Amino acid sequence: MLNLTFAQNLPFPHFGLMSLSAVLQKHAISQSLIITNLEKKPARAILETEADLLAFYCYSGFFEKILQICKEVKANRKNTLVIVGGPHPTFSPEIINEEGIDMVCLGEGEGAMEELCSKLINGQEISHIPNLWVKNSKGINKNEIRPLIDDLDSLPMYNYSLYDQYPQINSSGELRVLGSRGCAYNCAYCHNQFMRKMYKKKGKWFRSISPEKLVDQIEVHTKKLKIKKIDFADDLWGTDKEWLTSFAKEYKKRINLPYFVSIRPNLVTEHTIGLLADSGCYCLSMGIESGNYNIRRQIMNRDITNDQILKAARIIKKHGIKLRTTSIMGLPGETYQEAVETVSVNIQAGSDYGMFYVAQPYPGTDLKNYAIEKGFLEKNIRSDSYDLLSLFDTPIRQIDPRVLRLHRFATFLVLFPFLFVFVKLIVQLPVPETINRLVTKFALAIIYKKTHQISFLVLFKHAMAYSKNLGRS
Ligand code: B12
Ligand code: SF4
Repeated sequence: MLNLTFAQNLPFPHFGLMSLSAVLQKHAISQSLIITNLEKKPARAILETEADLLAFYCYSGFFEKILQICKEVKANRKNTLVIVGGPHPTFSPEIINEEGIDMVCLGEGEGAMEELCSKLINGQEISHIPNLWVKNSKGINKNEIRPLIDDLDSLPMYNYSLYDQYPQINSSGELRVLGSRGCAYNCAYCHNQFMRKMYKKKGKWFRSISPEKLVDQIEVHTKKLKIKKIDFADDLWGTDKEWLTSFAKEYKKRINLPYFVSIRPNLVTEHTIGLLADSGCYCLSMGIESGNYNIRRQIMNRDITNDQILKAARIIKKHGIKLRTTSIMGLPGETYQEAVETVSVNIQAGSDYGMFYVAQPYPGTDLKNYAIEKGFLEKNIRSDSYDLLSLFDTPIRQIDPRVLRLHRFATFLVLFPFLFVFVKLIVQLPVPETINRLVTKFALAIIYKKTHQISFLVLFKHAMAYSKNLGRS
C-alpha cells in the first residue's frame, strides 16, 4: 500500500487535488490531506501521515513557504518523495533545482500521477513519465507533455470527501463546482494564454463537462452536503450557446438552487442572460479589468469597448441579477488618470460589488514579458514577490503612488460613489498605508457580508479566521 499525502496551503477545496484523488481511488493507495494554513506545525502534520509520496498543490505566491515545509519533511523522513504540481510548477518548472523537491508536474496531472503511483507500487523506474520533470542522481529528466484529456466526462467525479478531515471546508452551505477547463480567450495577464501555448498541438484547450454529467455531479453533492447555493468556479461561462441552453434546462429541472458564474462583457446578450436568470443565476461576475480602452486592448489583450461593458451591465441588471465586477490596477505604466477611469467605469456600470486587484505579472504571461521589456519589472523576480491575494502589493515598479492609494478606496467608492470628489483629494496626500488598507478591508467586509448574506457576528468570526490563516505558513 502506498501512503500518499496531498497538501495545499489555502483552506478551500482544490479541484486539481480532488480530481487526482478521484482517479487514484481505484489503486492500492492510502490517501490523506494536509491543509498547511490550518495546521500549527504543517511539516509535523505531514510527517505524521508517514507519506511515501507528498503531493503539493502550489500557487506562485506560496512556493517559498512550500519549499521550507518540503525541506523539513525530507530532513526528517528522507525516503518521502516530493512532487509539486499546479500553476507555479507548470509556469516555472525550474523549481525542480531546489533541494527538497524530487519531481514537478507540468499541466494536467491525472495521467502522470496514475502512472507514477502505479510504478511506485510496482517498484518500477519513474524517470520517464510524461508531464513530469524528475530529479535523480544523474540529473533532471524533462519529459514531454501528454495530450490534454479530451473528454472530461471520462474522468470520475471530483472527490469532495478528500476534505472530510477538515469539516469546516465543506460545511458553508455553498458548493463550488467546476464545469469546464480552459478558456476560449487569450488575455495577456491570464494563465490561459500560457497554457494554450504549452499545449499547442496537444488537443483542444477549452473543454466542458456535458450538461447532464455536470448536473449529475451537482445533484450527488448537494444531497450529501446540504447545499443552498452553487458557485461555479469556471474561468468563463457562456461561450457555447447550445451547451448553455441544455445546461440551464437540466439544472432548473433537477437542482434549482441559486448560483453564481463569471461572464465576459462580449458574451452578454439578452438571450444568454435571460437563460441564466431563468435557471437561477443570482450573481454574475464580469471583468471590466481597466476603464481605459487602450490599456485593455494593448496591455491586457482584451478588445472590448466601454460601450460593450456598459451595455452588458445594463442587460445583467435588467434581468435582476447582481453584478460583481473585477478590475486590475497598478498595471505597468498605468497613469493616475487611467486608474480614475477604471473606478469611474465600475461606477457607471452600476456594479453591486466592485473587486479591484493589484496587477500580478505571473510567470509565463505576456503581461510579465511586457513589464520586463518596458523596465517595470526585474527579470528574475522571486515567487514570494507576488501578493498572495493580489489585493495590495505587486512586484511592478514605478507605479504612481496615487494609483495604489486610489486602489485602496476603489471598492468603497463603488459602494458610495458620491465620495469620489473627496477621495480624489485624499489620494494626493501621503495618508499612511495602514489607514488606506483598513478602508479596503472594511469595504471588502461589507461586500462579503452582502454576498454571503450573513450577520455582523458571523462576519467578525470569518474575518478573524481568515486573518489567522493567512498569517501562517
Ligand atoms: C477555481 C480556482 C480557485 C478556487 C479554488 C482553488 C483551486 N486552486 O482549485 C479559489 C476561489 C479558492 C481560488 C483562489 C485563489 N486563486 Co485561483 N483559480 C482557480 C481557477 C479558476 C481554476 C483552478 C482549477 O480548479 N482548475 C481545474 C483543475 C482540475 O486544474 P488545476 O487546479 O490546474 O489542477 C490540475 C493540474 O494543475 C495538476 N495539479 C494540480 N495540483 C497538483 C499537485 C500535484 C502533486 C500534481 C502532480 C499535479 C497537480 O493536476 C490537476 C488535474 O489535472 C484557476 C484558473 C485555472 N483555470 O486554472 C485560478 C488560479 C489557479 N488561481 C490563482 C490565484 C492566484 C488564486 C489566489 C491565490 C489569489 C487570487 N487573487 O485569485 C486565490 C486565493 C483567494 C483567497 N480568497 O484566498 C491563479 C494562480 C496563479 C499562480 N501562478 O499561482 C490562477 C491560475 C488564476 C490566475 N490568476 O491566473 N482559485
Ligand atoms: S476571458 Fe477571463 S479566463 Fe479567459 S483568458 Fe481572459 S481573463 Fe482569462
